[in-house]
Amino acid sequence: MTPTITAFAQSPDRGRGLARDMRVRWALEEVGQPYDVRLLSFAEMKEPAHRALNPFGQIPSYEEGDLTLFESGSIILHIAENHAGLLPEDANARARAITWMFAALNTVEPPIVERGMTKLLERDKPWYAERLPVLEGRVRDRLKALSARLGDAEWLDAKFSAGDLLMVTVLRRFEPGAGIVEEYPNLAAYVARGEARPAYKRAFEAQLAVFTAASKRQAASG
Ligand code: GTB
Repeated sequence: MTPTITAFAQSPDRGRGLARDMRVRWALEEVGQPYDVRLLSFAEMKEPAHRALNPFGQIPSYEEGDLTLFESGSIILHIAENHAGLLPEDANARARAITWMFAALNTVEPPIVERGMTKLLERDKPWYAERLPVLEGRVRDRLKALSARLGDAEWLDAKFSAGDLLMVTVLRRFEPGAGIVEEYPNLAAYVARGEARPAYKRAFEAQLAVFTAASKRQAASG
């Protein structure tokens, strides 16, 4: 059965692949599973019909037969558990890959998102100039530790896994020119390796095509 995911009809990331449908698209491309996409406006995301799929009124959601999921991490775990290619067969290696999925979402992503939200929403606040370096310090603590663990390895645990897929998408959350990941050359190279994967490129092009088409429609309508 072809799953359906939801995504922004017009993503605020302007097609840079930063919204969380990108990671789900990438996972589906890695395992070779075709998928449909239902595009939603911000208003549609908050309507009861979508909240029945995602109680928080957010994207992405995932529908497959009578199964409905939300939370990108859970969706990717489901995909990885039901297709070969994103989790190792060996039980211990599989548990370690799942650990990296949690590390990406629970340990590395929160400080990166908090910094991003502060830059977006608190720039005009009196505390901004003092708060930003504190948040950037927390981000660097995580990236330094991740960089030390990755060392000169290609992926976090021997073979590319759903843990790497999530970690790469998390490390891509910085705005253009932030330069923080680049302070850790092995992490920058790790992100580039992820972005070079054919499945990543297909997912990126698919989400970019949505944004480009929406922008053209908007320009044509005036
Ligand atoms: N924990 C959830 C998950 O992993 O699925 C978080 C889902 C989430 O944050 N969804 C966001 C959303 O629906 C889109 S991805 N937001 C609308 C709302 O809450 O009303 C987050 C996102 C948004 C925008 C950018 N950007 O512009 O660069 C990047 C990432």
